[in-house]
Amino acid sequence: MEKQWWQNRTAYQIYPKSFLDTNGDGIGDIPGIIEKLDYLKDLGIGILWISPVYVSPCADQGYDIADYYGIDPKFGTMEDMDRLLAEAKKRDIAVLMDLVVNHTSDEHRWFAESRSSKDNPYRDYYIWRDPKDGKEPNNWTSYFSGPAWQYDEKTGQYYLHLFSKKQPDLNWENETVRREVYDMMKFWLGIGCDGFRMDVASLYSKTPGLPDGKGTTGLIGHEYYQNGPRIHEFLREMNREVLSHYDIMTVGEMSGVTIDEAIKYAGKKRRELNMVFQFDQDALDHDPDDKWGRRAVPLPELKKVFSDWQIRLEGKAWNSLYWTNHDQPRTVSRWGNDGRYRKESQKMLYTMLMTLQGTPYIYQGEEIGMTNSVFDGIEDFDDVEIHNCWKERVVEGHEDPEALLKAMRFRARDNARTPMQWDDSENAGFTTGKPWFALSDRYREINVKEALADKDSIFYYYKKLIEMRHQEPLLTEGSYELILAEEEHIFAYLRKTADECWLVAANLSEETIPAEILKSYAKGVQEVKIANYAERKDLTEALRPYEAFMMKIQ
Ligand code: TEU
Ligand code: CA
Repeated sequence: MEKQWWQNRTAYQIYPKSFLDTNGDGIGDIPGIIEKLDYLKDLGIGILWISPVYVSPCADQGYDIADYYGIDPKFGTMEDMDRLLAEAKKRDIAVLMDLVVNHTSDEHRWFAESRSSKDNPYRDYYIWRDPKDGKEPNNWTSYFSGPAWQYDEKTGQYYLHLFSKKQPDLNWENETVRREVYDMMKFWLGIGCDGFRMDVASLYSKTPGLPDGKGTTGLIGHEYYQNGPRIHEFLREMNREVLSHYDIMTVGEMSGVTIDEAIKYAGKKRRELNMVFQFDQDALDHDPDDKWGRRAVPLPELKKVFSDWQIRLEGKAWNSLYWTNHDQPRTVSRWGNDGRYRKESQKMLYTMLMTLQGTPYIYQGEEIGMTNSVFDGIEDFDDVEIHNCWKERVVEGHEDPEALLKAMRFRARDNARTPMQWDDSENAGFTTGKPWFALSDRYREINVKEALADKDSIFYYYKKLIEMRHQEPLLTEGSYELILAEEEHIFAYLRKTADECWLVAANLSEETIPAEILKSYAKGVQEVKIANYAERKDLTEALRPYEAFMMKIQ
């Protein structure tokens, strides 16, 4: 595969509202991002993905856009955006905008027109249907609880919303809508952005006729819009009309994507997107019958997911690698140990992630090992997903509130959305005002200032991993081979080129595991490339709790 500029870079996701506030209104802003570009450059970041900063009522934190061409005043101005793009360019950092075009806000001008009358020219920009037997047109449910349909008095029809009722779905069958989207993309590329992270890009195409979904619980109807009938046609059209004319990158967030589908979306010769975000590893710790429920994950299952994606995309498409984002709990609280072994396990998890083939994405705060937060009662959460579900299951459904709260505390997207912890001063240096959302009470212990002052910090460890990805072609090009597939504590694999072989081993447990099990794969150890315990020199000593290392072997 011809080398692409985005293959050995490391990406960093910024959730602007919680990154850094520079004007004391308690809300992170674009000038705050500019202020920290040197910090990100120092870490080695080559790509920034900025979660939405467009004009938005923020019913779903900016993923409900009311004007694609404007910056919301709470985040700054278009001049700030221009300055961000220019300053990032100076530092050779590419900037990806978040492209949210499965739906708009209900406060978008198009929707105001659309709902105003049945014969308005914008009517067909959205998906309107007559009631069926006085009820919703079909049985589809929303990602955020309840029916995926909202009745609109004015014209006596329902509109489709796969997310909140303030996020009506655009009608991608309508060519004019697609044209509007492509024009808007050209605008952003024209002012210098380097690509897009595409929100729920697998959901644009709905099966005509919108048939009733098969299930009776959970997300009903998804088989009729995840990877829908015209999705590849739409993405190829987008590529032909827009993407192919620029040297940019795209990563599609693909709810419900399989490996086979990913090879279509991101296949080398397919002319669609460059890579996708898949959800297989996230799905593992979910209780299959309850999206909030948690199940313990046997390590062989996790290894299989990563390995299948590594092996099956090899030579065909490119992986994106991530542990978390603004929709997931914090990595160390979920897959590691956020108490006694916080630093060790955070380093271990990223040793593993960043030595796989693909482009790694670090979510803000992961480089200092931020943890899940404490949410006592329902009122401490912000997320529309939480509050809708609470209303449905506790207020109306009379479910046990304590049980649901317990599950939500772990799983809530809000865990990732607490303000960034810069130092140990009041509000962690995030704002001089009143923060829009409560900070984690651990910020005096876990913050950037502390990390920069400690040469053994997670920050410097990541910096080294990122540097290695720049210097060692083996990490981007080498093949991948899983070893010890059934072992229950250690995730180990080989990365190989024609003349070198490297061994990566990560202990995902608190147990001490004899290194003997690795010895048959290595005649000798030539060089330890990186290790989260300084003592590691060869394969003699047992693997300590959450130990990870990468070594060149014979
Ligand atoms: O997420 C879509 C998505 O499929 C999920 O990660 C979703 O948030 C999760 O299943 C809910 O439990 C994207 C954005 O990343 C998310 O923040 C938005 O809320 C959503 O689309 C709608 O735009
Ligand atoms: Ca601000």
